[in-house]
Amino acid sequence: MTKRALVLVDIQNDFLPGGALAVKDGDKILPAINTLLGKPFDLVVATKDWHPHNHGSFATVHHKKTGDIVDLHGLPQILWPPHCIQGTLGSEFGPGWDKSKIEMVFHKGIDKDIDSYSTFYDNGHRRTTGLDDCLKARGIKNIYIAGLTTEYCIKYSVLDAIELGFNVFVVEDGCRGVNLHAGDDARALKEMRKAGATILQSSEV
Ligand code: VGL
Ligand code: ZN
Repeated sequence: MTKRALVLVDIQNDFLPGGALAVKDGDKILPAINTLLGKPFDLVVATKDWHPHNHGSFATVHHKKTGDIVDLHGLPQILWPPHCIQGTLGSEFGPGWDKSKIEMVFHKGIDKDIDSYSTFYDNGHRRTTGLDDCLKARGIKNIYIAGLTTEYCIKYSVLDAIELGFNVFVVEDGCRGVNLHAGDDARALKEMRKAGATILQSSEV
């Protein structure tokens, strides 16, 4: 049987309702997440957005507004409210889902000078998080991915995973977008499908 992993992305308090970078209906993914966690996987991993307090993606650091774009050491960077600061309550996994099957947690966005939407590499593809090696060492070929947010961490993780040679399944009801611009989430799903990802529902996994 083809080995499969479940990758749960950034289900953290700051991305959930009431959080610093709350995703509308972010908590509506939780039934799908729990459905997925009730299915058999060879490996379950999770990621955390894990920023230092002065991270270069924070609008406050640049005295600018959320959604503004700056040049961060040579890369265009969308600015966000401070979120997922290492060790704060906002950076913890949110309530309402079962963490007991998570074998490993990968942290990203730890370097203040570069952001990391993908769970595989930073945005400049300079440094790996170690997830690729971990999945390959375990013989994983198929990746099922869900979490927050559709058009940033999910999308860039999916595009990297396809490039790294995995078969990628995006669990649509387990994802939500921030939609800085209306329709960003739908466009991201289209882009992922075009790149070769399969979009499906948690009930179909
Ligand atoms: C994310 C914006 C900023 C994400 C992380 O997890 O999609 N989005 N940092
Ligand atoms: Zn972030």
